Amino acid sequence: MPRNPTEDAHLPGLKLRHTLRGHTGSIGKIAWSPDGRSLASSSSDGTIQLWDPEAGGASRTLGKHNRHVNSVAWSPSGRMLAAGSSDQTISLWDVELGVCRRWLEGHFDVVTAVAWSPDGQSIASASDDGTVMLWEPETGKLRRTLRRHQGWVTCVAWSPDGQTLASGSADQTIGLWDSESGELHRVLQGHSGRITNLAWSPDGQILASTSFDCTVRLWDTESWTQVGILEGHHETVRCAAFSPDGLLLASKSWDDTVRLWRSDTREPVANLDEPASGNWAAGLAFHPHDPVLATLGETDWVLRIWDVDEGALLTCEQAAKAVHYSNAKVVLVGDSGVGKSGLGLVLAASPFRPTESTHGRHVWTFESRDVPLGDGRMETRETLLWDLAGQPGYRLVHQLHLNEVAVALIVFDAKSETDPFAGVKYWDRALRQAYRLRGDPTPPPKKFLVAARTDRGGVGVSTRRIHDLTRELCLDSYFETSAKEGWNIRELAEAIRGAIDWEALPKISSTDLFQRIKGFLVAEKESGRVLASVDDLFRAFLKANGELVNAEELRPQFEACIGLVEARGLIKRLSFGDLVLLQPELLDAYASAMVNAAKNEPDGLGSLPEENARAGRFPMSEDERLADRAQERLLLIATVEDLLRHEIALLEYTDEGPRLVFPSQVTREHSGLSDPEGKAVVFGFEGPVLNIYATLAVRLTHSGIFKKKEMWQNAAAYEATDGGSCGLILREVQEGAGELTLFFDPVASEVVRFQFEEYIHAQLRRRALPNTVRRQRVFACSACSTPVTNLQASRRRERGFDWIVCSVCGERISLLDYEDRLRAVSVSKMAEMDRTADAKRNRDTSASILQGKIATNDFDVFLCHNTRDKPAVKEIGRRLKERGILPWLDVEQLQPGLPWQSALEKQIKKIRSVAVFVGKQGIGPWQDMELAAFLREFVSRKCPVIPVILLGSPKVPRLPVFLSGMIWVDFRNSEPEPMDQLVWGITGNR
Ligand SMILES: Nc1nc2c(ncn2[C@@H]2O[C@H](COP(=O)(O)OP(=O)(O)OP(=O)(O)O)[C@@H](O)[C@H]2O)c(=O)[nH]1
Ligand SMILES: [Mg+2]
Repeated sequence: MPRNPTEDAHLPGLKLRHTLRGHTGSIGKIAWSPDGRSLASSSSDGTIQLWDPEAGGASRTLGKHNRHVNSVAWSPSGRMLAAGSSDQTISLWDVELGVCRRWLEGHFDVVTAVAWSPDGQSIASASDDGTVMLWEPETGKLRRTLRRHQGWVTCVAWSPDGQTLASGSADQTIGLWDSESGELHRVLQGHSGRITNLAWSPDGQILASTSFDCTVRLWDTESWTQVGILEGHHETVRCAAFSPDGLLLASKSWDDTVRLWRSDTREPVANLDEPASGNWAAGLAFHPHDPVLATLGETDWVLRIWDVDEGALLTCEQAAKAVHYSNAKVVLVGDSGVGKSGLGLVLAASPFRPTESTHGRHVWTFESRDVPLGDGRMETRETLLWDLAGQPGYRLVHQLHLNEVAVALIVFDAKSETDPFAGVKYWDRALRQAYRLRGDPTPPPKKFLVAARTDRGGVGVSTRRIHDLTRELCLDSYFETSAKEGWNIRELAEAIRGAIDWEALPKISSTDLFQRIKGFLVAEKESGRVLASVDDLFRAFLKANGELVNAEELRPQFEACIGLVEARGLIKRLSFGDLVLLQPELLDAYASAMVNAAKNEPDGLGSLPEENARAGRFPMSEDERLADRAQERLLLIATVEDLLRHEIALLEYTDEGPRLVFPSQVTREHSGLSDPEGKAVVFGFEGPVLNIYATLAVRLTHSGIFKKKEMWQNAAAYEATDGGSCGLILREVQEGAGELTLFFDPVASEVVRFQFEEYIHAQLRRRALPNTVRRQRVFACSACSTPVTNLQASRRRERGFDWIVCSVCGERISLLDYEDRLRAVSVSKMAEMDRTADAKRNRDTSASILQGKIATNDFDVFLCHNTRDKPAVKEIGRRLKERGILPWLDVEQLQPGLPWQSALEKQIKKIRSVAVFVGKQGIGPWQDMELAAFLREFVSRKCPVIPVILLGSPKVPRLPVFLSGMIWVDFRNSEPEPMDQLVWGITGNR
C-alpha cells in the first residue's frame, strides 16, 4: 500500500524540498537545464512548463501542442528547448523569449522522445512510426532517417561523448548508431519486453535500459555485454537516471515506486512511493551537478524535488538486501537416440534409467552453488541443462533455444558405422548460427564433443578422426562416456564447471522473495505438472510459504516472477484463461506435428483446415499427446496462436472454411522455376533459411499491396494491386545459406518492381545474419527479354554508360537500378506494408486468443447497458472480439429461461472490467437497481469501470457518486479514436 506522502519526506537520505504544481495532465519526461537552474517538464495537457526548483514555482509555460507532449530536451547551451508530441511534431523553443522558433515535421506517428546531441549540432527524435530522425537544429532540416527497428521507437539517448546514439524500441532491442555515418553498428538483445527508456552513466561506461519486462539492465559500453540485471520492480519500469557522480541509479515503475540503487554493488538503497498514471511517458532526473533528484508524484501530476544525502543512502540499512545470482545454460545437442537424455539424467545427479525419445526438450538443474563475492556478499550460481530432442522435426524450433549458451555438449553415437559425425556437424553449425544471429559480443559457447553409450562396445571411430574433427570445428574438448556405467561422468561435470565463464555472465540483483517465487515455479515445472492457473499456483505458493501473509501485496510480485521465469524459456503464460503452461515444450511438439501434417497433405499445398488443427485431428503419436483432452484443446489453440504470431503460418479463408497455410511446407512442384522468365534480382543471404522464407511469404501475403496468387515448393507468386505479377523462388544453396530470385511479368511497372524488391530486401536485412545479404541485379531487354550478362553490364558501366543496346532487337536497355531511376519519386510503401501485415497478423492471432477465452470462460469486460441500446452495444461487442477481447453480453451468454442476474453473478468474480453505456435516451444503466449493485461490486474490487457515450447521446450524463471521477469514452468523437480508448481502458495496454 502506498504510504502517506509526508512519510516519504522522512526517508533517510531523501528530503522533500518542493512539490511543484501547475500541470493539468500527467507529466511525461522531464529535463534539467545544463546549468541546473531550471527544470522543464512535458505533459499530457499539451504544454511544456519551466520551473524554478530553487524557489519552488513555475517560471513559464511554453506554448501548446495539440496533443500530449511526451518529451523535452535542452540544447547544450541551455538557450533552446526541443519538445516531442503525440501530434507527430517537434517544437523548438527559445527559452529566454518563450517563443517557438521552429516546428519539425516528418514523423507520421507519435513522437515519443527527443534528445539533443552534446555538441548541439543534432536533435534525435524517436517515434511510434518505427524510425529515429536526425535533425539540424539551425535549419530544421531532416538530415537522416534511421530505420531498422521492427516496432515503435520509444526512446533515444546520446552517449556523453556524442559518438553513439542509442535507441530503444517496442521490438525489445536497443539499436546503437554511429552518430557520424548513421550506420547501425550493434543491436543489443536481452530484454523480454518493450524497451521504455535509456540512460547513460555520466562517464559513458554504462548504458541502463528499462523495460516492460520489469527489469533494469546495465550494459558495459566497452564490450557491449550485459553486466547487470536489476530485479525488484513488479511492473513495467518506465525510466531510469544516474546521479551526476554515477554512484546512484534511480528507476521509476508502474508498480507505484521509485527505487534507488547503488550502481556499483547493485544493492537497493531506498524505495520511494510514487503512485503512477497510466501514461507510458514518465520522468525522473538527477540535477546535472548537485545532489538533487526530481521525480513525479500524485499520479504524475506534480513534480517533487528531493535533496539527496548520498552518504546516508549508501550506508543506510533501510532497504532490504539484494540477492545476487547468475544463470548459465548448458545444452545437450545431437541426433536422436545418441544418448543425450541418459547423460542429462546422470549429470543432474539422478541415477541412470532407460529413457524414451525426448519430445521438444527437457530442462534439468545441473547445480546451484553459493559463492562468496569477496565483499561480504554471496552470489548464487545456477546452471541448467537443456536437453534438446534430436528428431529432425524439431530442428526448426531448436534454433530458438540455442542462444545464450555457455557450454554445448555435442553428443554422438560412437558406434555408428555409417557417418557418426553427420549430426555433430549439423549441430555445430546451428550453434554458430544462433550465436552470430544474436550479434552480441558475449563469448561464444565452449563446445565439448561427447561420445555416449560407450559401454555398448567402445568407440568405433579412430582417435585420428576424432582429433581431426575437433580441430576442424574448433571444439574445446573430447569425452568418452557411459551414463549407464558412470564412466567419465564426474570428469565431464568438472569440465562443464570449469568452462563456464561466470564473470562474462550478467549478474542479477534480485530480492529474496523473487528468488523464492522463481524457485517455486521451477520446482512446479520439474514436478511434471503441465498446466495451472495463476490463482492455483499462487495459492500453492502461499501454502508452501506459510509465514508470508499479505497475499494482496504478494500477488503482483508473483505475476512479475512468472514473467521473469518465462523470459528464460522455462514456462509460458498463455494469452487466455489466466493459465501458465509449465511445459512449454509441448507447444513445440504440437507445432511440429501440425507442420508435418500440412506437409503430408496429398494436394501438396502445405496447409490443413484450421478446424482440424484446433481439434487435434492430425497424426501424432499417442505418447506425445496429452492424455487430458480438455487440456490438449487449450494447448492446440495456443499452438495455432504461436504459429500465426511467429508468421510460420498464415490463415487463408476458403469456401470450406479457414485453413492454416505453411509456405515452407508446400511440396507441389513447378517445372519452370529453375530459370524463370522475367528474372530481375537475386539475393544471397545466410541464416535460418526456411524460417526466413516462411515469414517473408506470410508478410507479403498480408502486405495489402501484393495478393498471394499461388505457392509451390519454395516459390510463391503474387498479384500486385497496381497490376502485374511478381514472384520469388528460394534455393537453399547449402545449409544455412539461401538464394532468393525475384521475377516479374512484363506488365509489372517499375514502381511495383521497386516496391516488391525494396520490401524483400528490408525483410532480409532484418532477419538474415548481419552483413550477409548480397544483391545482384539481372538486366534484360524489356522488348524481347534477352538477358545482359553480368560481365557485359559491369564492363559497360566501367566505361561510364548506364545503358546498353540489346544485341537481338536493338532496344536500349537501362543499366540503372530502380532506386536510381525512381529516386525523384516517392514510391516507398514499406512502412504501409509493414503496418498492414502487422495488423493482419494481429487480427489472426486475436481470433485464436478469443477461441481460448471462450473455451475458458475468460471474459474481459461486462457490457452494462440499457436494453434500448442493445444494437449499438452488440456492434461494439463484435468489434471488441475482432481485437481478441471477449465481452460478457447478456444476449450471448444467457441460457433462455434463466434470469440474467444469476448467470452474471456466476461470472462476475472473474470478469476484469466493465463498460457502462449511455445511449440516445441518456439514461444510465445504473438507474436499474440491480445493475447498480453489480457496478458497485466492480468498483469495490478496483476493476476498471469505463463509462461510454454512444453515438446520438444528447449530452454527457452525470455519473452517480460511486462512479464519479471515471473518464468517459465518447463514441460521438473521432479523436481520440473511441475504440482504441475503450480497448485501452479494458486491457490497460495502450
Ligand atoms: N547402454 C547404454 N544405454 C544408454 C546410455 N545412455 C542412454 N542409453 C539408452 O539409449 C537409448 C537412447 O538414449 P537417449 O538418451 O534417450 O537418446 P537421446 O539422445 O536423448 O535421443 P532423443 O531424445 O530422441 O533426441 C535409450 O534407450 C537409453 O536408455 C548408456 O550410457 N548406456
Ligand atoms: Mg532425449
